[in-house]
Amino acid sequence: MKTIFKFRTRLTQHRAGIFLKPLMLVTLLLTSQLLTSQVALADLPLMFEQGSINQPPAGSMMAAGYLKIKNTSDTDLRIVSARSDRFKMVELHLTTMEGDVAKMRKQKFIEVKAGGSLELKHGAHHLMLMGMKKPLDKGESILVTFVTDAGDEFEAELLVK
Ligand SMILES: [Cu+2]
Repeated sequence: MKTIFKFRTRLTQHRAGIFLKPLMLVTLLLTSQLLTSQVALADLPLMFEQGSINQPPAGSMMAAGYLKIKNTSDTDLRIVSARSDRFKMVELHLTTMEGDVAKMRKQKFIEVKAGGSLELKHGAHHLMLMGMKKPLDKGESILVTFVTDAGDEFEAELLVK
């Protein structure tokens, strides 16, 4: 069976001095096993799928990151920041059209509605990864940590394309 894509989600919680760091490794297959994986992950409020980064052209230190974020909880969740060891800075951006001109702006947060999903994609919300510390290789996975307004952290894996 061919693996189409992989992702890893990590939830870090700080609760009353207890430091929990459960790590879940999930391989999604483009088959009926998809359903099984989702059931297994039902406890995690945020799930990530199809994470990707376009390899920046030579000389560029900046890249856009895309992925689908699912909120399986019954409350709206806000992601207020993101970071990656491979970049000096990661910003949450939104591209909008102003007349014929596409403009992107830094967002203070991105919200994923309870039970809903948000797709970060070209021409919409996306991650702006800036200050690349070393070149990205095609096929390499880059870890990005998302932080919610509650201070919870989630790790997503973005594949370099
Ligand atoms: Cu941008």
